[in-house]
Amino acid sequence: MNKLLIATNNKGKVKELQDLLKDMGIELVTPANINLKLEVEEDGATYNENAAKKARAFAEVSGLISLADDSGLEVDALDGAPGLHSARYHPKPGANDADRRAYMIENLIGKPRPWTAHFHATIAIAVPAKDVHIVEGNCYGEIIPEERGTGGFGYDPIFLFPELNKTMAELEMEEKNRLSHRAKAVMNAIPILK
Ligand code: ITT
Repeated sequence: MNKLLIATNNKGKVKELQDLLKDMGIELVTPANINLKLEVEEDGATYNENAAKKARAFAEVSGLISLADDSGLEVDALDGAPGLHSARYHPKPGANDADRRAYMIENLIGKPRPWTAHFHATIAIAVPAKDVHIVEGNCYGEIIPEERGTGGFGYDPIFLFPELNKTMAELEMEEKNRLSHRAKAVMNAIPILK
C-alpha cells in the first residue's frame, strides 16, 4: 500500500488529517511513527510558501510522499492578524493556545462586534525529488469574547459558526471535518492524492 506522511508536529492537525484521509486507501504515517523529529522554519511570505517548504522538507528526509498544512486565523477587526503568525501570536515566548486566545480577545475588546474572521488552510503535497501540489480551503465565522467547548485545538473555543450557534470546539470531530478550512483543503487534495 502507498504511504503518506502527515508532515506536521501539531497533534490537533494530525488527528483531523488522519480522520479526513482515512478512506483514501493509503497508509497514513506520522512523524512519531517513523521517529522523525523535524522542525521547519516557517519564514515564507505566504501560507503556500510555508506549506510547500514543510512538505518538501519532510519528503526529502523521509523519502515518503508528504502532506503538510499551513494554516491561520484572519480576524477582520485586526486587519487580518494573526494570519500567517497564528501559531506564534503572543508577545511572550512559551505562550500556549489558551494564552493566545486570551490575547486575541484582549486586542478585540472595545472594537465593534461581530468580530468576523476566517480560517485559512493551505495543504501542500510533496513527492520526493519531484513536484509539490498546492490546494487551499477557507471557513468563515466570528470570534466571541468567551470560550465555549472543549474539542479541537488552537482558536477553536472562540471561533463561532453563527448559523449553528456553535463554536468550532463544540463540534464533534466529524462535524468539524465537514466544515473546516482543513476539510475543504483536503477535499481539494483528494483528486491529487488519487
Ligand atoms: P506545523 O507547522 O507543525 O503543522 P503549527 O501549529 O506550527 O504546526 P501552523 O504554522 O500552520 O502550524 O500554525 C497554524 C496555527 O493556526 C495553529 O497553531 C493554530 O493556532 C491556528 N489554527 C490552524 N488551524 C486551526 C484550527 O483548525 N483550529 C484552531 N486553530 C487553528
